[in-house]
Order: sequence, then structure tokens, then C-alpha cells
Amino acid sequence: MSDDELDLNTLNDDELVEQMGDDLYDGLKEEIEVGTHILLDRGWTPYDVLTKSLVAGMTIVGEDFRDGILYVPEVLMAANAMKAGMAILKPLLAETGAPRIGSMVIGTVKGDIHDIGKNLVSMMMEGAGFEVVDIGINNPVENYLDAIEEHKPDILGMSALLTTTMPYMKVVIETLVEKGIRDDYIVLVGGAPLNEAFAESIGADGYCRDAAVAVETAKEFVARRHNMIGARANA
Ligand code: B1M
Repeated sequence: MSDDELDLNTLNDDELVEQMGDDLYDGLKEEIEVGTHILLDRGWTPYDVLTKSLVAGMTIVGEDFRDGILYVPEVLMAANAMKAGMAILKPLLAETGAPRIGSMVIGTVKGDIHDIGKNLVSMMMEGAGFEVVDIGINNPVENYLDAIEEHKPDILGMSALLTTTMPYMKVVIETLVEKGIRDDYIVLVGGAPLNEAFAESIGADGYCRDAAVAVETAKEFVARRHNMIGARANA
């Protein structure tokens, strides 16, 4: 039987996840959509479909991109297939009925157009009860300033996937300091090339390794912030 005729429904879970990895690699958007629906119909949680199937598949794409086996056009197709799966999961992840616990403005920094990780963080944060304003990709400092002025979020989130763009996060934080508004926001950063030490060196409040950590870190900081505000009000 050729791949074209393969009925994804006939595969068991492990085979299906493996096949979806191949389909993501080949940028087969419709197959990813079908596979995502099948896993959900089989009772998988949206989070498991996301992490065990889509993110796992994208990791392999990333490795082969790094090693020069895949090139930009192929990776773009894989990214589009991944986004199609994420679009199905987004409303489900946001549907948890969690009470609103805080707000965040998030964007990818100037010079950087990677948005899958940022979108995933936005989805998971919304699912956890945060109101999220996503300002997209390639953001100069002015965009962050405009967005925080307009939305007054608890958290400013920044994403960078390139070693050449991650230093721009420091530009944004230094601008907040210059304007005397740095302490008005919790600044969280993330992206594959970052680490804890980098986040600390640029004066961010926290580094988030992945979307789940972003949610936990955000909850922790927002709770701390609300406690401080409460204590001040009671003093
Ligand atoms: Co790009 N790319 N890319 N790319 N790309 C990387 C990042 C790279 C590591 C690939 C490699 O060589 N192995 C490499 C960077 C090397 C480096 O800087 N050291 C690279 C390169 C070089 C480039 C170009 C320069 C290639 C070229 O043109 N020659 C170019 C740059 C374009 C630009 O931005 N100016 C480029 C272009 C592209 C595509 C357009 C083809 C496509 C992006 C499509 C899109 O996003 N719409 C693309 C992709 C897809 C990748 C890889 C393969 C996958 C990234 C991804 O989506 N991962 C990537 C390889 C890799 O990362 N291993 C690569 C899945 C995603 C779920 O994970 O983004 O890490 P991630 O997000 C995670 C965490 O990092 C964290 O949570 C997320 C969810 O768990 N997180 C946050 C992220 N942001 C956060 C923000 C937060 C909190 C947590 O705020 C609070």
C-alpha cells in the first residue's frame, strides 16, 4: 500500500504518532489535521497531542535543519503543518474554564520571525486562565512599549529563536529601565537558544524553557505580585 492510500485510522497510537512525525517532516498539512483529530477522538488530551506528537515531530525537523538535511522551504512547510494541528488544539486548550488569573503581552523580538513557540506559549497561557495579547513577530522596542501602555499587562513575554536576535531582549528591558517602568511588569523570556544565565544577565525576571514552564513561572510571579500589592494595601 502506498503512503497516499494509508488510512491513519488503521494505525495504533504509537504507529500513528510515528506516522504523524513523518507527515510533519514532509509538511503534509491535511494528514496532520486528520491525525490530530484521530488522537483527540481516541481520548488523548490536547496537551499530549501537542507535546508527544507535534512538538516531538518538530524537534526532529529542527535537528535535520541544523544538520543541513532540510532547508528553509521544507521547514516552512513543516511549520505550516504544525500550525494546522495547533489551530485544532487551540480552542480545546483555551477551554479549560480556568478563572482569569492575569494578563500578558507577548511577542517575538526584532529581526526574528519564528513564532511557533510563542504561539504555543500563548495557547497554554490562555488555557491556564491568562488573558494574552500577542503582538506577533519582528517587534522593535516601540511595539512592546505601545502594547504594555495600551493593555497594562502583569507580564511582558519575549521570544527569540536566534542567537543574533536574543540580545535584543536586553534592549527592551533597558528601555523599560530608562523609562522608569521596569518594575511595573514581570518580564519573562524564552526561546531555544536562551538559558537561565542569559535571562539573569539581561535583567529578566524569569527564563521559561517551554510553554508548560512559562505557565508555572507566570502563575508563581503573578501570585507573588498580587500578594505584594495586597500587603501594601493592608499596610
Ligand atoms: Co529557524 N532556526 N531560521 N526557521 N528554525 C532555528 C531556530 C535553528 C536553531 C535551526 C538550526 O540551525 N538548528 C537556527 C538558529 C541558529 C542559531 O541562532 N543559533 C535557525 C536559523 C539559522 C534560521 C534562519 C537564519 C535560516 C536561514 O534563513 N538561513 C532563518 C531566520 C529567519 C528570521 O527569524 N529572521 C530561519 C527561518 C525559519 C523558518 C521561517 C523556516 C521557520 C520558522 C517558521 C515559524 O516559526 N513560523 C524556522 C523553524 C521552524 C526553525 C526550527 C526548525 C523550529 C523552531 C520551532 O518552531 N520549534 C528551529 C530549530 C530548533 O529550535 N531546534 C530553527 C518548535 C517550538 C515549539 O519550540 O520555538 O523552541 P520553540 O519554543 C518553545 C520554547 O523555546 C519556549 O516555549 C516554546 C514552547 O514549548 N519559548 C518560550 C519560546 N518562546 C518563548 C517565549 C516565552 C516563554 C517560552 O515568553 C514568556
